[in-house]
Amino acid sequence: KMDSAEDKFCLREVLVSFKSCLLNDDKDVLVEHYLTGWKGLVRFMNTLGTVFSFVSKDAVTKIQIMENYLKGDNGERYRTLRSMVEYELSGNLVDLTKRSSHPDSGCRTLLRLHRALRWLQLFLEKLRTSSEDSKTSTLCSEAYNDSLANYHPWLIRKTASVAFFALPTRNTFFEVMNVGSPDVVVEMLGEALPYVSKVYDFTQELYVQRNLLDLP
Ligand code: 1Q0
Repeated sequence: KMDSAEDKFCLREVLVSFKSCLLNDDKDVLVEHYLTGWKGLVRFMNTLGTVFSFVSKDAVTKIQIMENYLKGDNGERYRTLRSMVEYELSGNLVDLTKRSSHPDSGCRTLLRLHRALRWLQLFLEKLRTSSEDSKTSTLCSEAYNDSLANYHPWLIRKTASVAFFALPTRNTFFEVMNVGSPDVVVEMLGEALPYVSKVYDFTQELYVQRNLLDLP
């Protein structure tokens, strides 16, 4: 019963990355583990089919940008979100009003992932509390409209809403998560989602404090 859950991809491990990226009593976030979580989510998304590859492509690009900073000469400054924000702002490395000399700053790149994390949080919470006959396309588009859609132009919103109809059923979703029976999935989500929320809330607070929520 437990055999395949070990080597095959499991959503629990992905969500655990979001637990392990919390530092200092939830007052900072380790970038490396944050990106590990995202890479797991992308892997999951790729199992949903090619319709979603336009979504995962952009996420992959942004993960790559962040990994390059981590691997670069100033990698140590990018170890945590707090130190990244401090470093980039004090060095004038962030385009604040218009993309120009620093179009791919860590701060603006991470903001895109942060907004997407809000979608994920809402979607998984809806899945967790949904009834068996709920339509995933509805849950997904509600979550999207309450989060990411507010930052996307019409064409992307349109494309996304079409793609949502290609989503598998709630039961298939739960199977792909590879966690166990629906009951176990619901329980796992209940345990893991608070960590996603903590990561989201910390980042949000940090970006509010430094007035970074509207970076171009
Ligand atoms: C599972 C279904 C996935 C549905 C994802 C909803 C979002 C769809 C729309 C996204 C379109 C992205 C195209 C590119 C957008 C960029 O313009 C935008 C802004 O960046 P920039 O550089 O132009 O300023 N980029 C973003 O907004 C970042 C978007 C990243 C999308 C990441 C989507 C979230 C992935 C989640 C993993 C799915 C795992 C599901 C787990 C559920 C388990 C059952």
